[in-house]
Amino acid sequence: MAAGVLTGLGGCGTKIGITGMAESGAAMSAASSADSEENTITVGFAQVGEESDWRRANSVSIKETFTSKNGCRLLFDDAQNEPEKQITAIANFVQQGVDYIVLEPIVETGWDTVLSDAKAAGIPVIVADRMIEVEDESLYAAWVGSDCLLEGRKVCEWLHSYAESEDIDPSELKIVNIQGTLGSTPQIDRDLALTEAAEKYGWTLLGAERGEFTQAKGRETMAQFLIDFPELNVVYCDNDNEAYGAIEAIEEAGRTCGSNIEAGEIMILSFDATSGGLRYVLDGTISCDAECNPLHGPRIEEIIRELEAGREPERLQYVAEGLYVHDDTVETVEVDGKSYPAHVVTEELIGNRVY
Ligand code: GZL
Repeated sequence: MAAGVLTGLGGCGTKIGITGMAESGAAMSAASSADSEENTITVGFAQVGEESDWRRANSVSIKETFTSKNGCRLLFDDAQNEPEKQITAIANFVQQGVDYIVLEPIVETGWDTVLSDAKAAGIPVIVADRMIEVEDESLYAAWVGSDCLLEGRKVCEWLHSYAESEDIDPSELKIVNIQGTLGSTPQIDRDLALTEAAEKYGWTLLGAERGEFTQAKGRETMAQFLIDFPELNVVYCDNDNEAYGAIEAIEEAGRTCGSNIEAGEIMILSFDATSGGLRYVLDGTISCDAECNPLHGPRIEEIIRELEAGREPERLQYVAEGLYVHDDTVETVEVDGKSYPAHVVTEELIGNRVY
């Protein structure tokens, strides 16, 4: 068999040209133009929407990976944060007979029927970013994404250590939670970390309300929290865009964001560590930001490469991520016996970020 030319899986019988080069994001090189159509792999990608900076960076990664130059035809569907639209998108991909379906699910449930149709059509499904709950685990070949529970535990351990260092009694921490899309893996897992830690350390959880991972909803929810709970002093935002909205609302109310709770500042904790979020960490507006890496394009391509080669990809592939902080009060956090560094944000660090 010519090096790198493999017969596609999934009953489509499509040959694709894979260079076999190992670098991530490596080209699925198109064969000569004469047979490029034959050597093209069609990927149906069901995206969540455009709710956040993270999502936009994630979509760029996908579109930069699955290009015609790389021997790929990408059918990209944006469900605008509506699960029903994602289900319809997948049903359409099945009807079109794509070679692979990649799903970044808005919420964890509701996928059994449509993914069973994909299985019956012999189309492999790859899940990325968030997780799905299905009866039949064979409905997807592999999953790649973040450990959002670990992300949450890192942030909560940082808060616990910070409070200890500053002699802040745990009962003085009055926390509100601006939640991401309800029923999504990051909302479920990041918020589980918070409720676990609050229970363990004796923090006061004043309330949890939707922020939908957007700046607008984050701002609206924060404004209401400030009315309902004037005593609040910590805001746990499920992503950076919610944090941007919360910061706006806090400053509009004449309050100040920062780590100095004792002086009446309101501490902001966040997730994603986008360059925008890290800029707020640099100036101390956000105290701690856990990275959630969106650059899944090359990772998904690698899974397809494995499947095309007839190999079984690792089923659950977690992405390594960092923790970013404004100052070095807390240098490391420990979760489940493992130690993670807290990186103090600098201009240079931000300059080296890809998203
Ligand atoms: C997390 C991802 C979340 C991000 C948000 O894996 O699904 O969705 O944290 C995004 O910014 O909207």
